[in-house]
Amino acid sequence: MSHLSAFRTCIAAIVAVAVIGCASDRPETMTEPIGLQLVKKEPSLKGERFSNLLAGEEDSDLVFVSTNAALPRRDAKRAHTGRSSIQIPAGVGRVTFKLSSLLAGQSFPADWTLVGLYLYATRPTTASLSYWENEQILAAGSTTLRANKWSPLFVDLTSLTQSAHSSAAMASPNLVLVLDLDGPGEVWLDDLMLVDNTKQLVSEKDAGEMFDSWSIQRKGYQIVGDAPGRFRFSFATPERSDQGWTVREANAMRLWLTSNGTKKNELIYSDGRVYVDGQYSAIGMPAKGDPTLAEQHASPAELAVAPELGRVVRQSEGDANNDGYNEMMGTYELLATGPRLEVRITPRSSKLSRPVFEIRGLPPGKVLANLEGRMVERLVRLDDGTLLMELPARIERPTTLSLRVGE
Ligand SMILES: [Ca+2]
Ligand SMILES: [Ca+2]
Repeated sequence: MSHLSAFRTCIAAIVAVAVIGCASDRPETMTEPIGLQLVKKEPSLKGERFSNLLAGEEDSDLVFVSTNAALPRRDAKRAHTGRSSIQIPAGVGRVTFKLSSLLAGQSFPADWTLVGLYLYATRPTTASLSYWENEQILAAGSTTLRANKWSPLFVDLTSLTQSAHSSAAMASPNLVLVLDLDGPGEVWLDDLMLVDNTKQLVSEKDAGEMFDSWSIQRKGYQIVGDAPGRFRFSFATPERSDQGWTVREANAMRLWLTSNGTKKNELIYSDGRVYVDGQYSAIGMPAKGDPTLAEQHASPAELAVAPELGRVVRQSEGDANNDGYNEMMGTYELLATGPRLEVRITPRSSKLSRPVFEIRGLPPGKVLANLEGRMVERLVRLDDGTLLMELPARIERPTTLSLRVGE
């Protein structure tokens, strides 16, 4: 490797925000900085800010690691990224990392949402990682390592950043990470790092003047929502809990979450109406002040669509009784066969209050919709072209909704 190319590698490493050493005299052809290798290996890091504190590339890395039994050593046999990792001999139950020293004066937790590392075991092993300050445990996470595979194990720091600890500008000198291992064999670890995985899913400005304002963020292993002055919520993600939730859709109108846990499906609308596995409730205003929302969920309207323009969809997943009203989503389901649709809405035993429609099959373009002369303004187009539409009024008698896609 020439000095020039080594210099370039160094620059690239800095650009990639990877905090790694820049030794210019390594004999190996380390063509890619570890920061880039990490993003290739762990695509979820793409677009996220991270800082690698311990890459397992130098014998001096071992200074930051201690165990309750045999000594760790650097091992070139395996690497998550780079040339080597740190091998923990069989029989070691606890590995301690001097986090304060690794941080070398950086503020912490600052904006970091996760701290953790990658682990490799040859036999299934239970691994727990905990974060300690002054001998007090502040955050923890655990996983079961599958054999012969690198697995991430990270601790969510967001509860710390929300507490008084966020004001600490400098890292305390007494921060440690403790890795507890319960398994029959050796374990390798690599790439101990800080990550800021904060992602704005919906911002208050997305609401415009049309929708009830809210914001939704993924932060650490939580989905956090805030409708200022009206309601807040947070959900664990699957990384934190086997009951955790995955975002299927997030926009100014609603958040759709699914889970493999006991509860499977949750829709939260920005006006405070909520549907959990088809059961309606209200978590905030204005929905809390509107009893019709519960009544119409129990007794939805009858719909009729001019057959040359489309049809009511009665077989959507979540429509409990195939009447075109999907209890799981809280929406009426329609399919358009062209750019126009006319829907006759006939309330049954309940009046309707701001009913929501999901309309598939419309061509791309601007949607103009009106309810007997009144403009429908609460519209969202999803990436797959589906139109979400909330009607602006109470409907007490048969009423016609007309819409078309214009230029
Ligand atoms: Ca490494
Ligand atoms: Ca139904």
